[in-house]
Amino acid sequence: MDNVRNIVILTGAGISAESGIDTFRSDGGLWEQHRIEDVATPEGFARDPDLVLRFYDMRREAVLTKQPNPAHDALARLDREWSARPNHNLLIVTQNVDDLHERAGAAHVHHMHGELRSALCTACMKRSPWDAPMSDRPACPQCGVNALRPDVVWFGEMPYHMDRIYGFLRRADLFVSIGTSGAVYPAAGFVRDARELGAQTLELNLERSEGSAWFGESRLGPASKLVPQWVD
Ligand code: BJW
Repeated sequence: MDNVRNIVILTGAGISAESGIDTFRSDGGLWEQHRIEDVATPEGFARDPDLVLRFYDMRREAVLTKQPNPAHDALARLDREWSARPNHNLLIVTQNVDDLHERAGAAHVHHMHGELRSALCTACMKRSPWDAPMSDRPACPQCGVNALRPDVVWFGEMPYHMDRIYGFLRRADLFVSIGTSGAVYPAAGFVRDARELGAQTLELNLERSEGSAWFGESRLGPASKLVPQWVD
């Protein structure tokens, strides 16, 4: 990777698919089993919190039994090696709420859509690490009020720390997108931003994403093969 110092890598559900975690928009994916409006909007949560809490309890429980795959491992390797070089920076911006990047050993991970293993208290607005079910309405460990919600970003809510992401995108020499359909903004717009700012752009995905035409290069196939090939 000549002339590259700063890398931003965007990951989506496709990178965790081979670990056995459901994607959203594939055949049989989460959005075929559940209505987005019911489980992934603040309005859905206000209407039927039990349904939403059960949906996230189910996914949290499932993720705890899954392991990182060779794509997570390769990115963790790249993160360690790249970030150890002087004046070289790498940020993995993940839309995923699982923790497989961290469990593979990556240190520079930004969860723009939140994390399953975290609870957000709607009373005191503090976050707490969370591995237990939430559907039995436990108290917030910090303020004691029974007002926890999953610490995830639903439609209509602002993804986390966009200023940090755009700060990295502005300096990026290379933008790589892995395993995302490009259907959800603002993440879907990063390729266009990065490209207009002069970065090289590469897509690694099972099939062409919605924003595929914006990428300088697209490599199609499973992440567990493409990512180690690209990294090594
Ligand atoms: C493989 C593979 C393998 C499979 N190997 N690949 C009109 C225009 C623009 C924006 C909007 C608009 N109308 C509404 C909006 C805004 C809205 C939006 O984007 N809506 C769209 C539907 C149009 N966005 C929002 O509301 C966001 N907030 C926002 O915009 O705030 C305002 C703002 C303005 C300006 C700047 C900044 C902010 C919030 C979006 C929140 C999304 N939340 C979810 C749920 C999170 C919690 C949870 O996990 O439950 O996030 S929805 C869901 O989609 C989840 C994902 O992170 C996200 C993206 O999905 P992803 O990861 O791409 O998965 P899939 O399933 O779609 O794709 C998987 C891909 O992998 C596929 O391509 C497969 O082929 C591939 N694959 N196996 C490699 N083995």
